[in-house]
Amino acid sequence: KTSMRGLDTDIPSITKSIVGHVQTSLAQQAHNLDDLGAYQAAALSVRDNLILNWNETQMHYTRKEPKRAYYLSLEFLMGRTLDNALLNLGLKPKYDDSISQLGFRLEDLLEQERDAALGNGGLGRLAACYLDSSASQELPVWGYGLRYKYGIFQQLIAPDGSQLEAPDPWLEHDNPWELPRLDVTYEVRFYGHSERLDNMKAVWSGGQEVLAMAYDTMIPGYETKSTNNLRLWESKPKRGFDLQSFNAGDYERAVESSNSAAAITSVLYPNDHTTFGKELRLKQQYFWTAASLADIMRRFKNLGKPISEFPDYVAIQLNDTHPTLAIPELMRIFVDEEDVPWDAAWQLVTNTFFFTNHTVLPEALEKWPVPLMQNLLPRHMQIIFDITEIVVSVVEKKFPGDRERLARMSLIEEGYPQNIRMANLACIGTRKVNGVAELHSELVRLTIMKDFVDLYGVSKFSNVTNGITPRRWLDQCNPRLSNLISETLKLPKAVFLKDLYKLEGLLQFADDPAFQKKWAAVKQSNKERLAQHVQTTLGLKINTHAMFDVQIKRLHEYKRQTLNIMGVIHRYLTLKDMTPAERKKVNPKVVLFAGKAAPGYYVAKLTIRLIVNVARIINADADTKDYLQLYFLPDYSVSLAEVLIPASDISQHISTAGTEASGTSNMKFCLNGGLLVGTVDGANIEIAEEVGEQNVFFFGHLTPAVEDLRYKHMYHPVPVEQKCPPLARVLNEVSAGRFGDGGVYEPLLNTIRQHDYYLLTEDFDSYIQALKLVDEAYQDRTEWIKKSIRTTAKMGKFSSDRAIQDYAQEYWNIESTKPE
Ligand code: 26Q
Repeated sequence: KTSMRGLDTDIPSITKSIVGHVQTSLAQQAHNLDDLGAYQAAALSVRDNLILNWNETQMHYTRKEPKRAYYLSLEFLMGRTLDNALLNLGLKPKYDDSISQLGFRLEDLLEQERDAALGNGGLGRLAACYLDSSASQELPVWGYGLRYKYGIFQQLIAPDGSQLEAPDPWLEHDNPWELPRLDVTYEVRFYGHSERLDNMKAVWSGGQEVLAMAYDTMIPGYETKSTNNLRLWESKPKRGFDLQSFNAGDYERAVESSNSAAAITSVLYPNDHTTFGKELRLKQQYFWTAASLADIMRRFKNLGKPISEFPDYVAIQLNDTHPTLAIPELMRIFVDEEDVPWDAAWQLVTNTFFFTNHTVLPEALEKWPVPLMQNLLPRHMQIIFDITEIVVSVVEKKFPGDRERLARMSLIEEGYPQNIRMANLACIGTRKVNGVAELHSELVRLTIMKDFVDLYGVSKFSNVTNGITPRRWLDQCNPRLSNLISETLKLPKAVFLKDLYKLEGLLQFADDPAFQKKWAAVKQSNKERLAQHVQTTLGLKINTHAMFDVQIKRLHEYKRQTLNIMGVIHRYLTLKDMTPAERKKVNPKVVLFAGKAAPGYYVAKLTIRLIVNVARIINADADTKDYLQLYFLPDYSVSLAEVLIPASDISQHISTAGTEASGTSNMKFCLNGGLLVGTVDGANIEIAEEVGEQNVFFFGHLTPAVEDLRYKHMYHPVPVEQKCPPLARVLNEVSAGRFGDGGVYEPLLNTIRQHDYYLLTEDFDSYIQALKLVDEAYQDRTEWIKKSIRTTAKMGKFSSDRAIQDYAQEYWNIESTKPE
């Protein structure tokens, strides 16, 4: 019953612990406790277990001195923690019993927790999955990020259908999952001036200093004591920062400077792709990289090893270009503070860092104006210029006189003002560069990094296909399916949750009618769970006997939610054209959208407005509402995804070929037995390779055609009416006001009528054709269920455990290690 170092985990002890937290930590009475209080007490009780495991793991790392990896990400989209912690600790059944005995339902308590939504979308959620996999595989990996006071905004839908944004005060109720570390603080400097000394050194002084304080979040591994750390920094004014103003009686000024320090970590930027040139964003990036590197350096120095061994103990993964300032910052530390000669320092730096690219869209490549950098970080600007010299000399040596090549590869883009190309800096300052799916990595080599491939050779540029954690995205979000798989394979869940390739065992049951029936029943119950959720949160009634067709992701033109909504309108018009008898043969379908648009992204916001208003008309049409329903679910989040994904029959991943680096929700849907309709893009391709093309619905032009088509559109435009009459009809119906004031949508419609950069007119026909094939396939329900089973069975590759193994072995050179 009692373990040496652990807590007692029998039910009476758990109950005692929960009640103890109610009385002491919360200072409440057990008899008039509400769900929120009960959640908080249960969370604190679970946290006690995590803290002990965390301490033991960290002590072990300190003693054993393994090489460690650090994942630097400005975004960690964690979602809720309690359920995940209970599952990873293996304590869910016991807490369930204990909480029932206390007169509550665990399910209700889980719903009390707010999402930790410190991310925009795929990139942030990927970081969260990678932390789960690292801890589960007992790898010494820490995450470093920012503790934003406000996460991604809350999305509301206005009466006219447009998106409104409200702040996300996720820390409103105490956050039991973080531990403030009052003693772990660093000073971070901004502005001031940098004076060069000899030996490439400099002294940076003056300006302002703010304080970074650590908050630690425990990351439990699955079925292991190993518990890693996610360290998030909060900005604070330095003690005594305001003494002068206070003494002078200038309180306003004192408060102002205090506020400006706190502002750095106040809010997550809600833009994915674009919005550069904002000083506060650059401040966030430097504040975070400086604090993280200072912390990493302190830990390394505690080892007492010579500085030349830094890369033998430290690997740092840069999640996109957002942490690229870590490269000049580590140079500054080595050269200015540790007296390492410049060339030796550059060797150490380039052996420490690794860079993951997440986009090839040219407009999304990060750039910063030189004057802004010069003012905010004068020493780093010098270092960036000095690194530019390195580039110039190696390029000049290999390609003498090739001025154009040099201009393309330089860290500085000429112009007024000049800009710093962060992707170029990230490339030359790192050991390896990777893309996030095979096609994407190939495009990285062929487009944005082409010149660097010529310079360094191709081996620096490789691929790590993204993955998702099967703990959250199968067991936690779909326990019924997880149980069915376990009983069918006669394997404990832990076996396939730790080795997802074990799902292949399901193939031999795909033709078994009894199993098919159970499989279909799970999907049905998940559809009902979603319908229930939508009923209670939005008051809407969804037809659970319909096919559920889902597109949930950030709103972006390249993701083509517009293609989907135009397809829905087309379906609606087709239904209206039918006689009642003809309609009766149509399989009912529910189309679900969810996703946020960047607050300043006008066309994306207009797309939401169109979806909402089309939904109003369609859902109210007595002729068609039994055959087609359309919903836009507001405020998409990790928690909403956990309910939506298991309920989907088919999901849409329909980006213009070559634009979606990977996608990760595609993997989540397929793992949960949903089929996929999509373009030949990102990880869709590898999913099809695994599950077989007969089990996915592909459509649209391929990547190599895209460039030519765009060229044609530019120089030989053909009106939509000619190119794609069915789409033209849809556009005209919207224009004519069939879904409310048509004029409102003109700017959106014009993106299609005019340049059509994302090629809707080129792909519309084959899209409609693919949806027709989906309908036909769904008619043969047994065949459909077989496809669904076979899809889940072949998802082994997409576990984030595989991806993290790849990083650990091929990049970081770290090994599993655990206490005892
Ligand atoms: C950069 C500078 C200034 C402001 C904002 C940003 C910014 C913020 C977030 C730029 C990009 C992002 C997020 C990008 C993202 O989520 N990319 C997605 O990454 C996933 C994980 O690799 C892929 O699956 C998706 O294909 C990719 O779109």
